[in-house]
Amino acid sequence: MAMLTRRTLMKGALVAGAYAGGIGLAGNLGGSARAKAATSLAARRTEAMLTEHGPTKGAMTYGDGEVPPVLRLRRGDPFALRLDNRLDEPTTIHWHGLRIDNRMDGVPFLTQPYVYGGDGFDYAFTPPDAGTYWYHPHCNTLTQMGRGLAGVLVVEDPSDPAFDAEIVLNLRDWRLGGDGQFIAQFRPRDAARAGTFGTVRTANWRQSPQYDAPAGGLVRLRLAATDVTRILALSVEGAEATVIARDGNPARERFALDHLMIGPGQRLDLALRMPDAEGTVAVLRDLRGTKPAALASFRAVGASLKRDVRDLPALAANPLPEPDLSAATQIPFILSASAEERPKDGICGSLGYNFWAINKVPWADDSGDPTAPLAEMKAGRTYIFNVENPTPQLHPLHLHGLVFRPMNSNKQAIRPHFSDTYLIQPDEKVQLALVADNPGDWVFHCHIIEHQKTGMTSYVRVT
Ligand SMILES: [Cu+2]
Repeated sequence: MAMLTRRTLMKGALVAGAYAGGIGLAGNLGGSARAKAATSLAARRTEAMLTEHGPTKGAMTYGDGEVPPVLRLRRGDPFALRLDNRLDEPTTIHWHGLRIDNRMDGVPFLTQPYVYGGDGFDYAFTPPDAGTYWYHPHCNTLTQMGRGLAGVLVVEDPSDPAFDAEIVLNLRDWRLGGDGQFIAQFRPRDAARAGTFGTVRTANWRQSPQYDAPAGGLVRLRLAATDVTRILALSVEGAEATVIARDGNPARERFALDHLMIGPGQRLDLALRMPDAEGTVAVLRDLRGTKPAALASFRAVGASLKRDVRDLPALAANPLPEPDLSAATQIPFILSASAEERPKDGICGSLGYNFWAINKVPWADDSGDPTAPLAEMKAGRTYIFNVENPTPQLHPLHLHGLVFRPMNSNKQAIRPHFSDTYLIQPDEKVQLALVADNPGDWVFHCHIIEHQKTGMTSYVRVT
């Protein structure tokens, strides 16, 4: 079990290029990630130190380091970055959760041509919202994400409250055999069920890493669930953990973390109040399934700062459009299994099966002739997605380019918040209310990548 100690961010040290929990930013993007001139970010093959068996060959990463860098942007500041594709296959970057121009959304065929090996693509946008987001490919996604291409993106707001430390955790699994090398990324019978699970679990590409943080201090813990399959039920043992933001956006009412489920694509910002006694360790655990896992731990160092989470000011609100429920148009989205014949091979990573569909239409977003949009919406108007999940699986449904407010579920109490990804349970019916304020073709898909790539993908059009 790898034990790491990373430099943590001390109060007031939230400056360009400074971060905790990521590796590599300083090398190629440190301090310049916010610069207006385009920096470049390579997508490339690498070897990864994931197990005690030595390097895992055939991994993929972004940037010059081992782990994809934590990109730090600032709300309202223009950001530009050139994707430099050094893979031997096409790729793109999707900026998960960011409400940006459709041409920057990174979906091949729909929003941009794909970027062949040896080519590049210039992404440029101004993030309108602060919070915790992430970036990943939307091409051959199961392989490319499964092998490492997923990084955390933080949009800072100058008025964010100061914490005593900040730790970013990129939570994901790997499909490795006993020798620490990649095995088949999926099994078809699992793709038709909950998805094929990884065998090695990591935070920032390390098994159960440990971080130091000031005793009695308040730590901003930014979690991103970047795995292709696994749904987590999170708790912290040994410290008080308060949910302050979900999927990038501040929680309207803070609450204690207790078995909170998040699916692939979702993020969670926690205020972690470290134990007072030096040397005491708090543990972030996933309690889902038969084998609870310690994802990461946090060791108190120094004399207690004696902070109180109740003194923590609120996060600045993002400028999100409030749905006008009195004038909303309702749109049904019904998830289902599909028995349609196998899809045409796409060059963006077809898995060769149709197992899933939305409104009975299976689409894998990897062929050059997309289906028609499942809904057309008028810019500025409010819509309610009436989503039904009669399947026996959970599905983290992600909508690109827009945010919605979940409400009126028949299965779970919903705390008011805005989100881009909703984890729908079996037999759940939920309403997702949104203002269609961003023109373009926006993909709406399950973020269990095997479900996405075997049909549970669609898109909506805003004009
Ligand atoms: Cu799914």
